[in-house]
Amino acid sequence: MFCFQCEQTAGGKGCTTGGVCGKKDTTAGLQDKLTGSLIMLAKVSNRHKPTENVFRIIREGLFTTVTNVNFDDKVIEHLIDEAHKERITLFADSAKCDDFDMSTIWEAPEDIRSLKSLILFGIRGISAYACHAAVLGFSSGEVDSFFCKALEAIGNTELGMDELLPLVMETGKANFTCMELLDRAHTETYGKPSPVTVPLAIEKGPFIVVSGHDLQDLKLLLEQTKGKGVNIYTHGEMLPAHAYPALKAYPQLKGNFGTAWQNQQIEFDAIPGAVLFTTNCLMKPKDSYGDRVFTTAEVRFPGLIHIDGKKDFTPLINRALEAGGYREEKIMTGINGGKTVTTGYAHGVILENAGAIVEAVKAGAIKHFLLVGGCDGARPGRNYYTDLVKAAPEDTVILTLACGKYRFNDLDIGSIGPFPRIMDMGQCNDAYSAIKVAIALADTFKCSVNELPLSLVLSWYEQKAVAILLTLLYLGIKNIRLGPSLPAFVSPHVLNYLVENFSIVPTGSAEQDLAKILN
Ligand code: SF4
Ligand code: SF3
Repeated sequence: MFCFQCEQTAGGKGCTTGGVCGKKDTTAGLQDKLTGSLIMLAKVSNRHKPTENVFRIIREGLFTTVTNVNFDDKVIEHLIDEAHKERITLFADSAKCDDFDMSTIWEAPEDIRSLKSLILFGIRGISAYACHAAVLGFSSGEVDSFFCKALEAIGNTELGMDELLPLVMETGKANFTCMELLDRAHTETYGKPSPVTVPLAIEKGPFIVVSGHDLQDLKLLLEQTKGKGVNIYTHGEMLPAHAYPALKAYPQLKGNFGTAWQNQQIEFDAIPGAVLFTTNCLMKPKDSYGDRVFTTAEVRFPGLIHIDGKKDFTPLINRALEAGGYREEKIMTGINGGKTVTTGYAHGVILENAGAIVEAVKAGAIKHFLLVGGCDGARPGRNYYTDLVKAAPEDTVILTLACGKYRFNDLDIGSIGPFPRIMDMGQCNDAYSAIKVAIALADTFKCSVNELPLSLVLSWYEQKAVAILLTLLYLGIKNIRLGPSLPAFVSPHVLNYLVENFSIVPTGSAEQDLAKILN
């Protein structure tokens, strides 16, 4: 096997004998086969009118290969079958063609491998957002067609740097379109998010913890737990659900449990409740709690109960009832000892208050905005983000999003006027909110986003972060600090290009970086 798509890849180079994430070499091989079959399906569909089913298979196939999503070989084999059948339905003669062999890419010259990886991992990230939008009835022909275009290009051995570089930027553009689509899907379905304080304590009685990004799965579960005496807690990237009117209306949606994904094996170990994973990041469940973890949609792990189709969550609800919950309220805290966290500072709220923010900047009360966001992860070095937020002076505002925020979102670092100094804009896909706010502020101050007193300090782990990074580059945003380490799939030559054109820098020490940023 060869896989180097995530930040924890073995030795910072690539996993070759089983994944650090727990992915077996057979699974990695099948994921490559699946990608090869999607490349051929895309190639055929670019020449014969693609059906909605082609787009669905491509979206789901790509999402399946995202880190910490699917560890189940049988399911991947089934997807490969589906891709073959659909290809032959589109064009019967293609039955004679073999799927694309992904080792062609892993063994290609390093710059080609690097650019194709950026495109492939980027579309894998985008596909997750496209799947979440699709379950709410929102899709984009532009995004779906881009998947086909990008997949064909990945399989084209004739393309060089000159053809691939523009496609890397186009991947960023497609992700921007897709994040906008998902933002619209969420807001039109569940209402406009508004700021909310979320408790971390667990009330007495049976409960279910819902992890991942898919708000629709949470909504279905809230509907099915009405009057059942089972409370619901968000986990990881599900926290921003509390900010949506149509979700927070359910009285059994009580609070948030735990921190970011990499702590799940410790946090789920002894809880008397059940857990539902709606997307990444799922880790191999320990025996002590494996019988209490359920999956849905693209997430799979052999041995775990998977709920799909009509999404009847009865087995999950019954398991929670059986587990019984705590007898008394259980006081929980975040990493820094805080008892609550806040969320819901999406673009709608911030832009409604743009006037007050602009005044605060003009009066010197706010001197700098730091966007500290992205994925959390297991490898050391991520305390950087906590240290940076703690050391940021009192006239800075911290905007944040995605699961990396659990490093500091329970800190009380005060407010500036009506604004708390830490504002959680939502999930990773809500990077769209951050971009909208940055563009609006630049408009108001009649300058470019790069001239704003705004610095981006990002953390990456999986492929959605790759897609978001490409969006920021596509928008011409410079001086991004990226950590905790640079992606293994960025070759020295490609890195040079990013440094020269976008002044992208790796994170260093929190203290020194902060000094440079504030200068
Ligand atoms: Fe390794 Fe990450 Fe690939 Fe898993 S997803 S096999 S940890 S590079
Ligand atoms: Fe976290 Fe997996 Fe990326 Fe949506 S849950 S951000 S790592």
